Amino acid sequence: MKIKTISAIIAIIILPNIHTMAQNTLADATKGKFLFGVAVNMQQVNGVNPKESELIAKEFNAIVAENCMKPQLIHPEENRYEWADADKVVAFGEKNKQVVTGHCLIWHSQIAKWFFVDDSGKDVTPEVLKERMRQHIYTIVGRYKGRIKGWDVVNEAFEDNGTYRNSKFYRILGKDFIKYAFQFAHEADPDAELYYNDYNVETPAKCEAIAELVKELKAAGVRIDAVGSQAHMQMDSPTLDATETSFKKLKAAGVKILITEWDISILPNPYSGANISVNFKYSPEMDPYRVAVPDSVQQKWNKRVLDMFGLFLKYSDVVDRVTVWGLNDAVSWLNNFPIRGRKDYPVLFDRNNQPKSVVDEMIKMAKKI
Ligand code: 9MR
Repeated sequence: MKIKTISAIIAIIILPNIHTMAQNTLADATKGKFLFGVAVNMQQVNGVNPKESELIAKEFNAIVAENCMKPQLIHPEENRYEWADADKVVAFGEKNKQVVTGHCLIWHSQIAKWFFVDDSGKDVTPEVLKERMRQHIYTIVGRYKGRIKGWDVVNEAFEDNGTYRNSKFYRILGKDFIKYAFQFAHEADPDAELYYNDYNVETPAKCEAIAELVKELKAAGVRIDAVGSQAHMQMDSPTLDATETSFKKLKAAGVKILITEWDISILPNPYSGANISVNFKYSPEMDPYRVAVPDSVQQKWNKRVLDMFGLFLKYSDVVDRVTVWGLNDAVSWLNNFPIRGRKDYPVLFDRNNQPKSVVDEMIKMAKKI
């Protein structure tokens, strides 16, 4: 047989398979169920490691900026906004035909001090703070009007016991700061979806408080589309049951659910939550997988991923998006939280940007349902 004929035959056999392989992504497998997204950092958006940028474009149909849209970075001084990075993230998502989420407008953490004080350093009045919130939200949401599908309007306003976090926003404006934030965001872009986002949403008292907030906002005629459950998980917590109970509760409150910052730490942990001011001292016992993860531990992690992913699929009538907090293990914030300098393995791609074996199982699972 001529070489040309042989290559033609090879092409006929191989090309369709390459095509199928290209379709075989989590984003494809979950289409029609929920969006499958990832948090991106600026190196990835700037193409510093092209492999990572390509992977993000290929595997995910939604993105969120891991950091650059936070109040402190985007609005460091009253009359100064820093748009360069946020603009690039939005353009990157558009180029890749991805849904872009804005994270986050009002957060007690990662916000510059000027927001709460006057020239003499004293706390501002409720009126001034409310007006600053309005300016902040109008300016940011207004800039990306029509280009961002939805905003994490308020982030982490509750403690795990369900009480309001004693933040500056709360101290100066009371719980109404949340209502104002949603109202301003809606005025700035009436078509944008609006979310309340928090960690440990599976904790019953916290979930109850969030469901109550949703009901209050709805009763007051304020738009809220979804609750974002950050879903920073560990090997044993939250349980599948607690997670399902939280889904039921939020569904009953009449909102969609977003899994906004999913990761599962494989390391022993002295703390469960995502309060970034918490940190513990390093010790080798708390960092047991520097060389490799033993197979039994990896299997346990895989099962945990599949159990949770199965639950997301089961609730895909209300779960609108699942976003992983970081592309690969190397860039995950968990290598430095709540203990600095550890080696964690919490997300779906490894340090060589290879999908973990569980990804294939997730794809199969999503396609079956
Ligand atoms: O992953 C983010 C990390 O790079 C930042 O240093 C940190 C502080 O801004 O925030 C991390 O992302 C947090 C997210 O914005 C809100 N929920 C908890 C996340 C993990 O701390």
